[in-house]
Amino acid sequence: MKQLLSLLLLLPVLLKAQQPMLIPQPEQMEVRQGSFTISKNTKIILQGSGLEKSARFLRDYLEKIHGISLQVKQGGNAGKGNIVLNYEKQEYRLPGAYRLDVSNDAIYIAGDNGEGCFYGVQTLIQLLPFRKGPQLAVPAVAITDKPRFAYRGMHLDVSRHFFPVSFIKKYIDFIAMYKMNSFHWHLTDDQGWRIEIKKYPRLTQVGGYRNGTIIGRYPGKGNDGIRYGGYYTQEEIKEVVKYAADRYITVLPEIEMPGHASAAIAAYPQLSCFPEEATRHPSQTAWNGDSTGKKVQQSWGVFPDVFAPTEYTFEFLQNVLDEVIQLFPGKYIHIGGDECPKDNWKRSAFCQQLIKEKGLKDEHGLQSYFIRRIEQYLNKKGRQIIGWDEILEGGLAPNATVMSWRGEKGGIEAARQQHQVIMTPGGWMYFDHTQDKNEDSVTIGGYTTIQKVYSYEPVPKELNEAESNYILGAQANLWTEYIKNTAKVEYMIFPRMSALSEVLWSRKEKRSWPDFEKRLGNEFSRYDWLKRNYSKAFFNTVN
Ligand code: TNX
Repeated sequence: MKQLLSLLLLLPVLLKAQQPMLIPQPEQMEVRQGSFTISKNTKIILQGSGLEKSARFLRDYLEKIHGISLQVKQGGNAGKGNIVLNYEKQEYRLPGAYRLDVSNDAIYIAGDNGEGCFYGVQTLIQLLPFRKGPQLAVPAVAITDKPRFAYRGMHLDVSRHFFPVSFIKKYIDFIAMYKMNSFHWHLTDDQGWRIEIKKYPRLTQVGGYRNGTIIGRYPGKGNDGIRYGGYYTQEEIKEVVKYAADRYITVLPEIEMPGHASAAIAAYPQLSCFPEEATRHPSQTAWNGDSTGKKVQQSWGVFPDVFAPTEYTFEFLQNVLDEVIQLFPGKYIHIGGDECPKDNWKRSAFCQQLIKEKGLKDEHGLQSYFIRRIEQYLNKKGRQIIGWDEILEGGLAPNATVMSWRGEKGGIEAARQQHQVIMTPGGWMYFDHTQDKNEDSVTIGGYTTIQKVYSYEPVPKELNEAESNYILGAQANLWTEYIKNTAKVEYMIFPRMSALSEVLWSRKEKRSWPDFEKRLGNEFSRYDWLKRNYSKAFFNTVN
């Protein structure tokens, strides 16, 4: 009898559903008794227009990953046994708020807008068991949720190594499933020009290929002499932009200028201050013993042959940007601006004359003149520029947004000048760093654990409240000098991206490493289930 009594007392504890393991952590979650079972008879019902993207994503995901095909129905009576997508106004400053209600009878997802509904779907997906149908039990919960930051980004460098469209789409899915909303596509650099520009076919024909599969640091270490390259056609780019838009993700294209321009210069040498000179690496020794012509770089580093600030170059860049604008509908175009050595501008009579003519202080003033001209051009076309924090030097272009990568200093300064900022400081947000101390792999720049990523706070303490409003959010960057294939890309971003998603989405007070750590084990099981490659460094470094 006594035993029975204690068992009865224990019953609520035993029955109490386990806390679902969600990443990023939602604003509020109430775990209830019971569950809803998704089967092939379940319908996805849309009670409003503009919910198709969310419905399609859910239907396709259930079909592909869980082997259950559901019917999508527009309008009509929701009834029991269905997944209902709807709107419900929530007064919130950012798009993306939603409510998710799973009961024994139905699943109800109400977005503040279409985006909110999409994020509700992502949360529902995280509640699914890791197995195929025919019946999938979803634990009963009531969740309300909303994002903390407006800009939640992931970057990918496709110049140093090239990745096919099929993988770019996969990468976009990774972004979507962590409720992030920006894909920064680093399309041009010294080692390859990867975007088709109809007016300048040599950019991809010549600039898209280099003489060496692998990249080592200059001068030429690790070059295997095997032709390597690739590029995206405009048709493919449109396809990617649409794929992203269907997931409420904006693609931010980056066209590097005035530095990191070797590939463009190899295609059109007139873009250089010294068109006749061979491509040189920083020690001023001709590349690889080859002293003829301009070359797409076969090693990584910072190269002195940069765009000349001539009318020829401005016309070229404007024509390029005209085509870029046609392909990318987002508000922002990233124009690079980082790591532009001033050596060539210093020894060019033309540049020195221009500095005098325009009353500029020095070569930094010339860089600022360069960026301002491009900004003016893009502003006239209704677009805004984003640049790396070097665009602060010599004076910020009036409407520019700054990506702060050399620590937070540039971001703090830009916010104080009332410019918008995206934080991407190397010490926390560089996913090309190794995440395992014991790892035998070459990387640039060091060691950044998932704990460190999780600890990142995008709003610096130094800023007051008004200044803090200029911090749009943050982004992790994946530079690919040493990342040759897609498996390695996944390995570098997982699981660190899960930590980033919580930094960007969840309220600051909601963030707790011990709690996150508990959810991480489940996340690893999810990666296994979804066949994603990920680093297990976490297990080696916690203790
Ligand atoms: C610096 S971050 C660069 C990239 C390199 C990266 C390697 C930035 C704006 N420029 O060109 O790939 O370091 O970590």
